[in-house]
Amino acid sequence: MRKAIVAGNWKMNGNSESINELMGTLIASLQDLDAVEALVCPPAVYLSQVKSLIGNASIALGAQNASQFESGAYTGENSPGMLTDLGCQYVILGHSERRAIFGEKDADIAAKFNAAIDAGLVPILCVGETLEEREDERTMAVVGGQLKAVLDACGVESFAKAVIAYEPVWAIGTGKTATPEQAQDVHQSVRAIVAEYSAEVAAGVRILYGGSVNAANADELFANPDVDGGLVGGASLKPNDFIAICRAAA
Ligand code: G2H
Repeated sequence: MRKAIVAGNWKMNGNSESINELMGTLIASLQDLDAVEALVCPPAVYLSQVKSLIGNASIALGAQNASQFESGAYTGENSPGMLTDLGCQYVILGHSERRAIFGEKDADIAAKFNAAIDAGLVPILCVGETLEEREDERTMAVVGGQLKAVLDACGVESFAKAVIAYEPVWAIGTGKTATPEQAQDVHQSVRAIVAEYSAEVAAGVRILYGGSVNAANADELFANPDVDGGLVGGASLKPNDFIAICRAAA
């Protein structure tokens, strides 16, 4: 039995005041939701603030990125050890915005994945195809390639301590969501790829769907057998929507 996760990826949004307000509502409304692991991923500069707002509430904390290095002359970077020091349990890695805007390659993402595992963080590895790749019927070649790059470099056992997020690039922030069938098809294929390495790890790994998840579509997406929750961007900044999405995963 895989426990669902709903992760809010706030991206580069918010300020101290809006975060106080958002977290106040989430903490008050999610305290009875034991069936789902609710997770928020604020910008790195607000991690400490969010950690202290969470206190003893059962909301997990994650970062949106991490360095592959432990420490040293890497201006502007945050190491996985620093993130655990601030109370993070999770880190999003390989988000399509990191790949497309900041030029992260599979090898960089694999190095970050290894460093995160070594520091005790749970990586949320994002994979996904562009619209052009889908239209060329290369969805699984692309998604499988992104996944195997990390499986081969880090070993399947590390996926016993990781989460995978399928995020079709054409559905991110566009309001276009994959249909439940499209999501299930890819999630099932992703699990099958992990099973080529280890059936046991494949059965246990949680695969989240991301890409314009909202309060109206979460139910039907999460009803799929291989969809174990969501990675939510825009809707995670709207407390009532995020709460409804968390409840849909229960
Ligand atoms: C995909 C997702 C969160 P949104 O980037 O990772 O964002 O829900 O806004 O499409």
